[in-house]
This record gives sequence, structure tokens and C-alpha cells, in this order.
Amino acid sequence: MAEGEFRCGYIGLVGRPNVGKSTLLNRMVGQKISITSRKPQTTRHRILGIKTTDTAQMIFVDTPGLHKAEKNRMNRFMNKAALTTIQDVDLILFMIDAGKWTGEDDTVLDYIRRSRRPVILLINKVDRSKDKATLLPFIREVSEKYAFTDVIPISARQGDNLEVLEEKITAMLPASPPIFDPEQVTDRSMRFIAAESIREKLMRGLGQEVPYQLTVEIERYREEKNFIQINAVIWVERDNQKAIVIGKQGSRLKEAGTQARKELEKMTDKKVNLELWVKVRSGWLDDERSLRSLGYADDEF
Ligand SMILES: Nc1nc2c(ncn2[C@@H]2O[C@H](COP(=O)(O)OP(=O)(O)OP(=O)(O)O)[C@@H](O)[C@H]2O)c(=O)[nH]1
Ligand SMILES: [Mg+2]
Repeated sequence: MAEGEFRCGYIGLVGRPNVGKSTLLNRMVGQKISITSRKPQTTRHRILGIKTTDTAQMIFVDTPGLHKAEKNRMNRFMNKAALTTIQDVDLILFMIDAGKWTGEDDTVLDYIRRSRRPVILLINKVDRSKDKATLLPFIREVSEKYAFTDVIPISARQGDNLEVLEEKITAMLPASPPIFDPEQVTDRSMRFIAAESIREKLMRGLGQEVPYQLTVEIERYREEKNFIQINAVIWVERDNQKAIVIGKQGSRLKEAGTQARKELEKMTDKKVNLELWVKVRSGWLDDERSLRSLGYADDEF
């Protein structure tokens, strides 16, 4: 490859739930694109985050965390989105948590191995490992699990070691002109991002069960010069979940709505009016047609 030639390619962020894939995508692009939370299985789609520099265009592909328990069609949809990404990208960033290696990490590695793509192992959340004496043997141990192109300890949250990562990625991408406009940062619309922002606030504010049984549908998205009107429906599985999402005298719904509105106003630099309704559609998580109509259809890039 000639010196100075422009490079461009797809980089898949793959790993079990909750290891920090979406946090890293947002960090690399320098903008909030993909939602994050402390709960596993936050991301449900593959989402592109695009970073263009003078020498390269890095197209990061965030994916749902690969998990074993496939309770319903939604879980299968999520795993499929991650698995097809493994096949489609030029380079895989396999992300794990510095705290521990689990059986789910083994499963992810099995899929990655079969793809025969170059793989960089990212050991994330090293900011939490105060004790270097245990981190170093862990790094050594996981490094031996596969012929990784590189093993890089990082902190996606604090930004540690990400310049090193960017250099390694750039060097591994194929010579190619940019695929996306250099100004573009994602393939997703503001409409999609609005739905996700609302889902994130609900996910963060709710307990263990309800976040997994709700989805957000934008019914109306009308943008004017300085103003955006958004009407959204929060679909849940059961009546009692509706009451939980709404909260005492509507307090929980109001709180989530305010947080999402503020975030969207900051992103768009426009005033946002957000109207939310909660409705019940039982069985939507396991029904092909419902899933499709709610935006969970297989997508390609
Ligand atoms: N301490 C620490 N926490 C992190 C770091 N990166 C991510 N987190 C936290 O880990 C949690 C999960 O992060 P996400 O980015 O949502 O993880 P994910 O891999 O996208 O999860 P799924 O979408 O569920 O697969 C969040 O609470 C993040 O703030 C890190 O470098 N250090
Ligand atoms: Mg995620």
C-alpha cells in the first residue's frame, strides 16, 4: 500500500452484554450516538458511528451484546445483528471486562474465531482495576486464548489508551476512499436516536424487568427551523408494566421525558416538545410482525 493512501473500513464492536461497546463507540466518534446503561442488553440494533480523519474513515459498528439465553424473538434478533456483523466487517474489536472472563466471552470468541477476521482484544474498564498485580496476569492469560492481532487494555469511559487503539485500527484498514460523507457521524436518523434516547432514560430509571419488555415508537417527528415536535408511544407487554412506567402521578414518565427532551435539545440545538404515551401490546417481544413494525427488522449496511 502506498504511503499516505487513504484508508477506510468497517470495525465491528463485539462482546457479551455490558462490557462497554456503546460507550467506546461514542468515545471514538466523540458524540453520543448509541445509548448506554448499567444493565446488560441495552443495545438492540447495529448502529454505525463514523469517524473521519485526514488519513482514514473508521466506520464503527456497535452491536447488541451476544448472550446465551434466547428467551424470545427479540433476543434472537439481537444476537443475529451481532453475528452478521462479525461476518461483514474488516476488523473486529472483541471487548471484554478487565474484571473477569466468563462463559459468554468463550462463546463470543468461538464465533469470532470462525469468522477468520483480524481481531483486536480490548480489555475494558481498567480504570476499575486499581491493583496492577492482578491485572497483568489477567492480560497475559486472556492474550493466550487466541492469535489476537493486538491486546489493548483501555478505559472507554475515561478515554485511556484510545489514541493507541486508533493508530492500530487505522493501520489495519484497507486502502479505500471514504464510503460516507466526512461530515456524517452515523447511519441513524434523529428520529431513531430520539426513540433510543427515551428508551435509555426509561432503562436507567426502571428496575430489572420492565426495561426488557418495553420499546419506543416515534409516531410523529416534525422538525421546523427552531423546533421539533416528537410524539412517541412506549409499548409494554402488560398492564401492570404500564403503571410502573408511568409512576406515581406520572412522575416516572415525566422524569424520563424531561431527561430525553434535554438531551435531544442539546443534540439538535433546537427546542423540543416531547409527548409520551404508554400503551400495552402483549406478546410484541415474540411476534415477528410486531417486531418488524417496531423497527426490529434485519438491516444491512
Ligand atoms: N468503570 C468503567 N465503566 C465503564 C467503562 N466503559 C463502560 N462502562 C460502563 O459499563 C456499563 C455498560 O456500558 P455499555 O456501553 O452500555 O455496554 P455495552 O457493551 O454496549 O452493553 P450492551 O449494549 O448491553 O451489550 C455502563 O454503565 C458504562 O458506563 C469503563 O471504561 N470503565
Ligand atoms: Mg451497547
